[in-house]
Amino acid sequence: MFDIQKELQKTHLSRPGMPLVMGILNVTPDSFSDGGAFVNPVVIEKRVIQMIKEGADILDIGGESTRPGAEKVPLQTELDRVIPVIEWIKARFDIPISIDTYKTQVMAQAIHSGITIVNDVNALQDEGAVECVAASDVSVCLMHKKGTPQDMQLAPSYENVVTEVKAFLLERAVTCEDAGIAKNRIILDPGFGFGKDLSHNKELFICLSEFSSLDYPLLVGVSRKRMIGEILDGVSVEKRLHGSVAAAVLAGMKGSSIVRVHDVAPTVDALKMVAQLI
Ligand code: 7PJ
Repeated sequence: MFDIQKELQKTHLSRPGMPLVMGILNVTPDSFSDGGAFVNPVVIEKRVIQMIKEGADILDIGGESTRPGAEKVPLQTELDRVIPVIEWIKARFDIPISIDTYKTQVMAQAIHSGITIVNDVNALQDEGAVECVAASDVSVCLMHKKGTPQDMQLAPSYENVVTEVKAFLLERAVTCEDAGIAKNRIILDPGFGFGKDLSHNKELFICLSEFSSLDYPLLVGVSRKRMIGEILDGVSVEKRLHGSVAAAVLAGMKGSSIVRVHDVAPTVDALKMVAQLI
């Protein structure tokens, strides 16, 4: 079983108090930030090796883009993209793998192939998803989103974004625990950019400690996201590295246990620096 506390202790040798780094591996031709770059198996394999060398603690594999406006991918296409990659990694490396999917059947096959974390932007609300994870020993990241990738950025509105997101996550956690998923297998994530505008994202980030003080590890994913572009006067995706690193470091300082990032080496360096100087 993935024991996040044990994994944190390992990284604490090199960066005490700082979060695990989850490297993003998009196996999609339409991912917003590296569109098309990682569909070729040779390119994917190189990218895996690079992220491991750079110090990634977890690899997060996704076969369907969930960025705003993204098209849904048929089940078989998603399976054909992600399962061979999981098997390739499992045969060669001893790194925890998470699968970024909301589809129960993808979860089931990925679990069968040996992944360690189900990372679900839909918080296990797909039919059978809770039962699927409960029947295994993998961990799960429950993320909040409002709406679907097709419509979520149209006009997101909340009375109190922090209260609403927190209530949703805690409700999903209780549902999972009631179904037999042990509490120490559950990770929570406010879901930056998923049905949230800049003011919502800022409010959630500013109040991040309220989430990390809940009784679950927290995952934060803001890498290269639109909110960084918006804060930095509209910079394009390729120019969001510095902003992404700053946000990842701050997420760690606010108690996040995992940061989900595209740029592993810069993030690991920054976390190591801060860990020694704080
Ligand atoms: C997230 C994710 C996130 C978790 C994506 C992107 C869009 N999973 N999958 N949290 N974002 N847990 O990387 O910009 O924020 S896909």
